[in-house]
Amino acid sequence: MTKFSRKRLLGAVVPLVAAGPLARVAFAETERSATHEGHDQTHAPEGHAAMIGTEAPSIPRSPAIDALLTPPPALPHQPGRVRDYTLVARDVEIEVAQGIYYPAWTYNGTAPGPVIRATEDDLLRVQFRNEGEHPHTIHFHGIHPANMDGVFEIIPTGGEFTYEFPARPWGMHLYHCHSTPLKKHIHKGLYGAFIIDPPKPRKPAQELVMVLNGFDTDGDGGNNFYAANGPAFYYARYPIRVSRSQTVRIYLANLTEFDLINSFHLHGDFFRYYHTGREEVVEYTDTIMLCQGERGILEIDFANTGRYMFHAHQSEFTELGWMGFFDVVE
Ligand SMILES: [Cu+2]
Repeated sequence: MTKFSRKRLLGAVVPLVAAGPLARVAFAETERSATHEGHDQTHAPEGHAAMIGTEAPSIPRSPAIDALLTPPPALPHQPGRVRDYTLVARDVEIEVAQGIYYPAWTYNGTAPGPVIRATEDDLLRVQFRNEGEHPHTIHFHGIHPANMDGVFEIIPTGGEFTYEFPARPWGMHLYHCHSTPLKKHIHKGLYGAFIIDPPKPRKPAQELVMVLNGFDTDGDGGNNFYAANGPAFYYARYPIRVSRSQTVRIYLANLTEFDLINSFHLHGDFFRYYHTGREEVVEYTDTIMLCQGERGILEIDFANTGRYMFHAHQSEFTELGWMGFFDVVE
């Protein structure tokens, strides 16, 4: 593909997007705002209106993507219990926005990979098999022996390795490949959320996972699309239904490459933000920012029902796919 800047690419993809006219409007709107060719106040709200539900230029509903939103359930504290996971590195072409395909390197076929969850003091056992064409590893954040760190034991194509260590400390973490060049192995799609539950269970909540990511579809070292959990605009096309009467808990991690900072902004309400999923630093706000590898837990008690947007407060990321909606019901 010809090398485009990310702004140019948006113009280029419009004819390629196998989408309805409103989706094309959405992409065209993005390009116009990105080029600063005047700000049409009267047109902007229509642009947003076109980004909800079936009009949002996302991919067809995907059970594999839907599964990433809901973590496995937390289990009670039971030191020594074994938690088994299998991760297989595979090279897969994935649809990252409507009609836009990306040659990803994945764990288990999606970027991000599956949510790994354990309770503190579980024995985490992750069997890794590399069916991709490049050497990979899994590097977990947390406390573990040096030989389980996923840096020195590089697993070649066809190779296998079992990572095994006690899960600690409790909090919100992440995992990713640590082969070199590191930036490439991460931005190609080898990353995911890693939750360690505290010995004393968290309060009941509707639990969600969001891994923030981006895709450099033209290979110029900048992201062309941004998202939570993979496809651009997915939660704009398929809003997330939550209950006003129950706390919504979001396990959030930033795995975006190239851009140093990403963020999460909620409309219409505030949330408690627990840095790294711990309790030492807690904020009450509607916007938090995350450096690469930064993560935390949000708890929202919606005061009202209705449709509320969430998105990066970097407007460009929003317009390139990192946006969605909560439908808050009684
Ligand atoms: Cu890798």
